[in-house]
Amino acid sequence: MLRACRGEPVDRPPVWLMRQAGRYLPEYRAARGAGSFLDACRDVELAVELSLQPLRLVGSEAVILFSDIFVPILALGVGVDFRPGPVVERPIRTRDDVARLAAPDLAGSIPYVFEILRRLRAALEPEQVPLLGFAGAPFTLAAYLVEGQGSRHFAGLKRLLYAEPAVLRALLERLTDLTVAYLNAQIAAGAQVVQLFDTWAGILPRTEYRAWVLPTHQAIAERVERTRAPLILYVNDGAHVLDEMVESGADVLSLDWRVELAEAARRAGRRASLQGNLDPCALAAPPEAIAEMVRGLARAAAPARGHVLNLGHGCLPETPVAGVRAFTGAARALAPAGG
Ligand code: 1CP
Repeated sequence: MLRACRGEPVDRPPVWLMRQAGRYLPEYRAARGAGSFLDACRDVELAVELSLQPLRLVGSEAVILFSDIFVPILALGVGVDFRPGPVVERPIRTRDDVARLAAPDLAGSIPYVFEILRRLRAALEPEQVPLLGFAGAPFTLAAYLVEGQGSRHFAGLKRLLYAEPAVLRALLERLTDLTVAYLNAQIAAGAQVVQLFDTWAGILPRTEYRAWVLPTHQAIAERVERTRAPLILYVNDGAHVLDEMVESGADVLSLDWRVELAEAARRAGRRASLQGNLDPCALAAPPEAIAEMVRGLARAAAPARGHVLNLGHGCLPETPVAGVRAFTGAARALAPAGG
């Protein structure tokens, strides 16, 4: 995994899945019980167990911290609830709202995240399984903070962008600083790779993406300790901003299924490795069809600097566990590169 991220030679692409820990697994539902999602994120032993489940249950080759992109937002003093997606108590829409955000004390307000990472790293070290940390990207966090919750068009966010750009600028600056501090703290606690999720950046036209999103990615790529932990950048629905993703400086570009890996490999060249990009819904296919799709992805990405097999977005609650197993099984059965 680490070699693939850095573009060093590997036998075959490693495999893991976004949202691999979670609602499609009966074992997750059993372990979670009736407690709230945030309580599960704060419960160190439970979060460690939930993070490790996909390793044994579905054959993933990397572990991602069980948490949510909204956990560091708590350190800004913002009230957040999950129903099941994040809902913000008091949306951030004015200059005063931004000014009122607390100066984050990550170790003091969300110490459990770093304790979970330290325990995971200790558990995974003997087996040499890589540990991923993650953060939501500033634009995606801003999308929920302004809107108050998920949305189809994020019209409130876009209104701010076009009508009151200084407010959004100030908010993105605060969130960029938070994200850099948060990812570096995760690396210090044992994360060996970090992934930045920009789930909603693809809603912008290319010109606005260049103006509003690319600078946040570049600042993060510059200030995160990438020599200690390579940075993966995920943008959903970002086929129109692939060149901007390459310009971000991230080590790995995580692509959704709308992008052709062969084309992405040409555009990224030696500047970045690729991650992805099976449509999560394709995991409903019969195992042999999944295996054929995995071989197709590996072939298409073979000219890339490096390739990490993954989905184009996270597992869905209705994703069949058998499909996930077929996916990891087919990846593990790939012939060595050049063989
Ligand atoms: O009720 C439950 O069990 C809670 C469901 C759940 C889970 C399992 C949420 C609420 N978050 C998570 C875990 C989670 N979320 C992880 C952990 C580990 C893993 O990947 O296995 C990660 C990396 C995330 C990231 C996340 N949360 C993103 C970015 C990636 C993506 O999938 O687009 C986003 C946008 C969120 C917000 C969020 N949190 C939870 C939900 C249901 C949502 C989506 C809401 C929406 O679509 O608006």
